[in-house]
This record gives sequence, structure tokens and C-alpha cells, in this order.
Amino acid sequence: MLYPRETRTREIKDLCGIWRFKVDKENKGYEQRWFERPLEDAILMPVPSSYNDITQDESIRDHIGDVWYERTFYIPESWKGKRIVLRVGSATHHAKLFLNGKEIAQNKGGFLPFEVEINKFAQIGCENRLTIVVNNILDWSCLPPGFIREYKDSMHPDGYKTQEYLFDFFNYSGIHRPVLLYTTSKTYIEDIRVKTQIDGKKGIVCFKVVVDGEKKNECQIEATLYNRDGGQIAKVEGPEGMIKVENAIFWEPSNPYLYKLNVTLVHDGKAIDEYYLPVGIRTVEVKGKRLYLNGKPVYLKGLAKHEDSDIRGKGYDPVIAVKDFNLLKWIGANSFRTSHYPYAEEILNLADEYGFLVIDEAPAVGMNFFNKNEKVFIPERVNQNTLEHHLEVIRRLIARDKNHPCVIMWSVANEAATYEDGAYEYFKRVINEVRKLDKTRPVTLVESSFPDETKVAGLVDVICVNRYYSWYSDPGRLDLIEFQLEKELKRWFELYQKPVIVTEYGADTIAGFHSSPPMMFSEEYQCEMLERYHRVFDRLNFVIGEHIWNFADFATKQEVRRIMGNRKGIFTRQRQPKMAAFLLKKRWESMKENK
Ligand code: GCB
Repeated sequence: MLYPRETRTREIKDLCGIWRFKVDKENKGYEQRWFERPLEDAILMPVPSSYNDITQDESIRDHIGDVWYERTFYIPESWKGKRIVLRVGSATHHAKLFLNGKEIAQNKGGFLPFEVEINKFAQIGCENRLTIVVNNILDWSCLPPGFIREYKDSMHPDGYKTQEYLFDFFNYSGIHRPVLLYTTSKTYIEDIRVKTQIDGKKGIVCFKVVVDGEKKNECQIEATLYNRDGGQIAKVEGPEGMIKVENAIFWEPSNPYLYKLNVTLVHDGKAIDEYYLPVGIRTVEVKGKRLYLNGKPVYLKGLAKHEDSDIRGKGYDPVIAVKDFNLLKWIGANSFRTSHYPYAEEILNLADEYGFLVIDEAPAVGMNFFNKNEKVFIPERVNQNTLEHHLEVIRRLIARDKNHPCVIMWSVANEAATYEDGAYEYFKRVINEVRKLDKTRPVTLVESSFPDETKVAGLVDVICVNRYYSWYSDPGRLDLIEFQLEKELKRWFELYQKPVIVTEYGADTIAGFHSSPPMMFSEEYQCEMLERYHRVFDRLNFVIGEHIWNFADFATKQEVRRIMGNRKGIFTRQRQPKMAAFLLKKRWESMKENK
């Protein structure tokens, strides 16, 4: 799936801005056919953004069910004869789209884009009304999964229900990423797949173009590779081919050099469609104890993130995005994980440009009760339906992100109950699907299980493990970290002989809380904990990366163990550094690329 770009043949109309919005409190919208006429009693709502924190009304913040978004737009006369596509960057978690009162699309899954050709339904030269119904209910067939709990008893005579989920971030909802219209010619470039290789100083760019539309068999394809300054390197004809780049500049964090592949579709001697793709020439490989980027060992220094910020919730905002990349650069990181779901493609575009190595994660989080008596991989919970959806999400994720040089690894899930018998068959199917679709990147599953109990570690290329010694276990006992961590990490390597990344470690820290000697929740405790983890990492040569939990404080559901959200950020939610940020900056800036 190609990211929408303007070219000399393609136009974009941005539908972001202020939409009309209505919460369907009584679940009557479909029955009363709200899609047939302009929404009554609507309020204003920005897109993209979560809707939860925009108003002062907690019944909107905590709503479970449908909300309705609506806006009108014009399609210019000049778009006659073009293929017109409506693309929604994401709608969390389910969406139904109506154009001028007619249903045109549905989508399940809140973290990936979907698009629909609207020519049949749109009115060119006049106003069109677009209605998007977004539903945030999670069940066991969704990713992430969830379930509804109803309370009705003598203490709750009126009853109420909650959306339950086993993951640790607020279930922000709404239209989270840009909504766009774009045009192509009727016969058009549907997809491009680029793979790169390295041969000494040479870079090899292999490409494959997929064309669709009535005249697809009558068209020629031209692919031209340019360097960053616009200098032409080579021009090749045909739907697939290979371009050799002498003395290539390889894409890497310290020099994220991007070439540009321009693809033109020619019919009757005329360029009818054109698309370009930034291309980073790089290879990724796991061999023995190490991860190699362009044949050189690389050590991942960084943090796990969330799409989360004040007011916007999970809504994409270029202001927050660029600030976050500046902070990642400032602190000396070279990588991050898109915990716990695919991020906006705009973020990956920036990671390509800034030069960050990304572990790209599927939205499979919360498949674990952390209680061995409550199983998850059983027919009434994570079952065949969940698996089908998981496979579909994997296909869509790889279809979207396959060409990004920043993506160096796929993570199929976070902290699933991998000690359960059912987990093996389930993840074998998921991981096989990833391997079938992409042979150029390693695959992982982020574990919270211990090395002797997991059933899936044999399936992955890199062991990724989240661990909270002296926090969730032995709280306050910083002195135990080194012994326990070293023992565990050595066991992982002993059993599986695979490199290890510690993908989460950290401590809730309230900015401004101080304590010496360190106590939990103080800035000193966070610093001391990190330092002890680092001492162990530095002793073990099979540890190939450290990702702290979390980049910034973030919102969670209200519960007693969370103080206005999860406070394990190295930055506050407003992106101000805690003491630990300076410690990390010092460590990472003085570390070599390969540790
Ligand atoms: C984890 C989860 C993450 C939580 C974190 C915590 O293991 O992967 O989603 O937020 O722990 O702070 O408890």
C-alpha cells in the first residue's frame, strides 16, 4: 500500500480539520439512519485526534460504543476522469464510512490505514457529505483484544459497564490519523516493492511495480533512481528490475541517506501516473550473537514509545512528532519500538529521514492475564477468529511498511502468555506469515515469560524481553537487580543461542520527587535502577540492545497502581526531561555504534 504523495500526476486534498461529531449515547444512530442527513446537535471535533480529552464531558471521554464524525467537501471539476481514493490513516477501532448517505467501506483494526475508491459515490463539482462511524469496543476477536464487563448488583442498582482490556494504555478512540483524498489515473501504480542489497561498495536496488486498472496491459513502466541531490543514477524499463549504485551511500543512523525511486506509468507515449519512493540502501541481518546493519554490528540504544500526548491522546500531530524526534536525537538514541501497535506512517517517514532503527510492532498486546490459572489461548478467548485477524493485520502491516529502511525488525506481539500450550501453534502461524511476506528482516515477539517457560522463543530471530526487577518483583530492592538480571539473561542465551534485546525496563517516576537514598517513584530511584541494568548489559556480549520503558509518561485507564497514567517516562508527558534523561544522554553519546 503506497503512502499518498503528490506528484505531477497525483493530487491530494487534505480532509483534516474541524469535523462535526456526535456521541451515539443510546446506540440509535444506525436505527435512526443518521447517515442519511446532516448530524443533528453535533459538536465540533478536530481530526486527527482522539476525541476523549477534547471536551469537558467525562461521558465523552469514557464512552463505549459508536461515535459519529461528519464533514462536507468539494471535488473539483478538474478531477473528472481521475480515479479518486479516500484514505483514512486510522480509525480506532472499527469504522463504517458513508458518502452522501451510502455505505462505502468498513474497517476493523484501529492502527492501520484503509482506503476506498469513491468514484461511484462521489459528486464531482458539488458538495459531498462524508460520515464516519467509529466504534471503540474491543472483544477477543480484535487486536488488541478486550471484553465488556457489566456491573449490576445491590450496590449498583442502575448497573454500568466497562470496557476491560489487559494492556496498559488508555483506550483512546477516534480518527487518529489524517483523512485524505487523492487522485491517480484510472490505470495506476498500485504498489511498489523495493529490496536493497550491498555488494562491497555497490548498492543494489531491486524493485517490483504492480499496476492496476483497465489498461494495465498496455502500459510501459519506467523506473529512475536519483541521488539526494537529484542526480540521475539509472533508468530502467519494465515492471521489475535491478539498479546498481556504484560507491553507494548506505542508509544508517549516522547518515540516513535517501535515494529516490521515481516510477512512471506510460500509455501511448504519455506519462499517465507517477509515484516516487524514498529508498535507503541498507541490509539487516542476525548472525550468531549480533545484529548487523550493512554488515556492521549495531547496538540498539533507545526507548519504547507510545503514540500519546496531552489533549490529542493518540492523534497524530506533526508538532509532537518532530519534537519527539528531536528529543530522541538529543538523548543520543538510535532506535525505538512502536510499542504496542503500528504507528502513523508519518512517523516512519520521519524515522527514515532522521535515521532511527525501528522495531515495528503489531497491535497484539494484552493477550495475558499474568495469572497462570486464567488462560488466554483457549477457544472462548484468543481463538481462530483472533488468529485470522492477526494474520490480516500482519499482511496489512507489511504491505504498508515493507519499503521503510527504518524498519529493521517485526514484532508480532508484546507480552503474550507464551507459556501456555496454545501459544506455540498460534504464533507459529503468525511468524510463518511474516517470514513468507518478508525475508529481509528478522522477526521477534516481545516476551515477559521466563526463558524456561516460554513455548515460542525457538520461533524468533532475536529474543526480546521486558523485565522489571526491583519494581514489580522485589519492589525497592535495587541491590538485587544485577544478580537477578544477569542470571536470567544468561539463561536466555544458554537455552536459545540468540542475541537478546531488553525491550523494557524502568520505574515509575514522578518528576520532582527526590529521595536519597533512593526510594520508589523518585528520580534518583529511576537513575539508580537504569545504571544497575546497564552494568549487566555491558558485561554480556549477546545483549544487542536496550530500550527503556518509556520515552514519556502516558495515559492509562484509571486504576490504583497508576497515578494519572504510567510515569515510567524518561520525559514527562509534556516532554520535559527527568534526571534519568541526562544519565542516558551521557551514556549513549559516549557509546560506540556497536557498544
Ligand atoms: C509492560 C508492558 C507495558 C507496560 C509496562 C509497565 O511490561 O509491556 O505496556 O506499560 O510493562 O509499566 O507496567
